[in-house]
Amino acid sequence: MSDITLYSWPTPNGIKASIALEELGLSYKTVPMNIGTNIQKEDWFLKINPNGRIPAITDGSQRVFESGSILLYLADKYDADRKISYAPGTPEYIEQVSWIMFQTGGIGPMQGQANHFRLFANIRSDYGIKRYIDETKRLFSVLEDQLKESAWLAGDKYTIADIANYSWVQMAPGALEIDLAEFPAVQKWVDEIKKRGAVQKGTNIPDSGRTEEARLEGFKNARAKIDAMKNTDLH
Ligand SMILES: N[C@@H](CCC(=O)N[C@@H](CS)C(=O)NCC(=O)O)C(=O)O
Repeated sequence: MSDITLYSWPTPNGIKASIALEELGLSYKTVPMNIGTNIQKEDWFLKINPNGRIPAITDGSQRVFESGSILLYLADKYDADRKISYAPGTPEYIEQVSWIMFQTGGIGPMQGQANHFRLFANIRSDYGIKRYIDETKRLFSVLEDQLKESAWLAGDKYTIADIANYSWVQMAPGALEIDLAEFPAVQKWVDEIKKRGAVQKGTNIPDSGRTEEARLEGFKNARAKIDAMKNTDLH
């Protein structure tokens, strides 16, 4: 029996938690955390996630913060049937953890910086844009090499390792104009994951009130705003 509350917003880190909760068919309450309002920095929430970011969950008196930890916690506690994870102690478990760490330590921070410079900064830095988009693409090429050999990142089934990486990769075409045709095995894997009911549902939890079209339009406008600025890199 679970007593889970999810504190989240439909961002690439947020949807990792909601997709996993949906895949496991768990019941949970959701507290919408519109990060645009900075609610994630309020004192009450810092007691749940001292890092002041989403997602976080509580399960009874247990708090869990950091999206990678949430995936591992949910798998450990609620995936006895190993629907989306491998059992601790197996070689596949270690592989699964490695790909989760690859995402939380690599794709997340690098693609996050690419998003910052390409969409949200109040200066235009062509250096920052190129550096982080190039690094994001390099990391995608690491996924490509793995997915050319195997349909899923860890072992022979869809797991929380795929959920972690998918949640970021799926955003790259719309936000950064990264063409996944450059990474055909990644594209095929994204298309396959996107078909899953739990992924479609989890991607929109909580409901931000914005349609996919509005989100894409928002990215386009944000890029245009940066493009209209003068490059501020030092020479
Ligand atoms: N390492 C953290 C990163 C969490 C994170 O950066 N979340 C973003 C949304 S994707 C956030 O809360 N941003 C708001 C802020 O930085 O205040 C994780 O994997 O959970």
